[in-house]
Amino acid sequence: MPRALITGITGQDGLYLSELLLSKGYEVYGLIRGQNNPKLELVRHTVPGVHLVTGDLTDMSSLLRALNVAQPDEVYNLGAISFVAYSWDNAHVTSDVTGQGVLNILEAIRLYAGDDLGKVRFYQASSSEMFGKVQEVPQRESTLLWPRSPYGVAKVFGHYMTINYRESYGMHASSGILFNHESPRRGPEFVTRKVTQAVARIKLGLQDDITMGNLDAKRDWGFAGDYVEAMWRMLQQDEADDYVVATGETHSIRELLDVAFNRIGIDEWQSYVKQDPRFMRPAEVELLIGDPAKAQEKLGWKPKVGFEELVTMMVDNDLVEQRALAGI
Ligand code: NDP
Ligand code: GDR
Repeated sequence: MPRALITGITGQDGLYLSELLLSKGYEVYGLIRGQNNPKLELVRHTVPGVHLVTGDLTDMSSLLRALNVAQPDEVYNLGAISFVAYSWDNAHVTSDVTGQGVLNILEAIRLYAGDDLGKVRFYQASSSEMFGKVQEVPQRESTLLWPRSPYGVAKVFGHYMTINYRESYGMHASSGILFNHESPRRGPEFVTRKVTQAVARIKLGLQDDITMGNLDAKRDWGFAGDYVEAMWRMLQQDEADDYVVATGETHSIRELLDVAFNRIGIDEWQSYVKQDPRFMRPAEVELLIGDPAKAQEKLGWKPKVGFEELVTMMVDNDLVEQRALAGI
């Protein structure tokens, strides 16, 4: 039975990846941080088959201990401070967790595996945020990186450290440059879930409007359930490599609002949406659109869920969830 260790088990991707690996017969270990993590019950409830081991990406000895407990064939490093807007006000800790944390786990794997480095395969959760300021569209593996946030800079560090461990030590270390992916499990701080939750609450009479930032930014949004499949496929290849994972389509925040409001029968959403500078970013990533050709060709990976289906799924889920929370 193959064994996997996942950091970021409490996050959106950690849950989907756990479900996928459990369904494939893996023994799954999840790294959980803190002495009383509020998401512990969510993990236990959603993926009861996962074994939990405590640790933190900023504490290398805790990672070494987790590796010794899990004895993994595959390590998926999904843990990060992942909210871009937060990273400007918390740049040092973002750098420590999202950047330096990658080095900590790579180094812990090297210490754990010793002379037998080939026994552990490694996945790094790189990001389209690394592309930042538009240099080329669509963005592909060879596109120049120009990160526009402390988060993006930290991800670039982790990305190149992963490549460096592959090239220096021959580690089977792959990096997935994933474009935005969403789901009903997406954190409410991210724009898709913020919109779908608000739209559901407006429909139910629990909220009057929503306050947003930049409506002109464009993102290549896919479904998280599809994207974790690409992570797994990367680690099944003979050779480690880097792959863009995206849909190849882009949509603006305005189009997101169109689809979400349309689902509750509102065509003209303008009177429900306010804008506030507090949700604007010091530097914006204006346009993301990925070219997933390499992932399609080498991994045989293709997204299954399209943009409208994704947003509709999220609004429908939030209607059920908000009804239950409000007891209506
Ligand atoms: P989430 O924000 O949902 O989850 C982040 C996870 O990281 C949580 O489990 C969190 O744990 C954990 N974490 C935070 N700090 C630490 C720490 N110090 N030590 C160990 N774990 C920590 O992110 P997603 O699931 O959406 O994304 C997964 C990964 O993929 C992240 O690295 C993200 O940056 C990257 N990514 C995501 C994309 C997306 O669109 N979703 C696109 C491209 C890359 P806790 O609950 O304890 O806070
Ligand atoms: P992003 O996702 O920064 O792309 O990072 P987010 O959903 O936060 O923002 C997407 C775009 O929407 C604009 N926007 C708003 N964003 C938020 N959160 N709230 C608002 O009110 C709002 N109004 C407009 C933003 O300016 C931005 O242009 C996500 C994260 O999952 C990262 O971890 C991951 O690496 C990248 O996707 C790929």
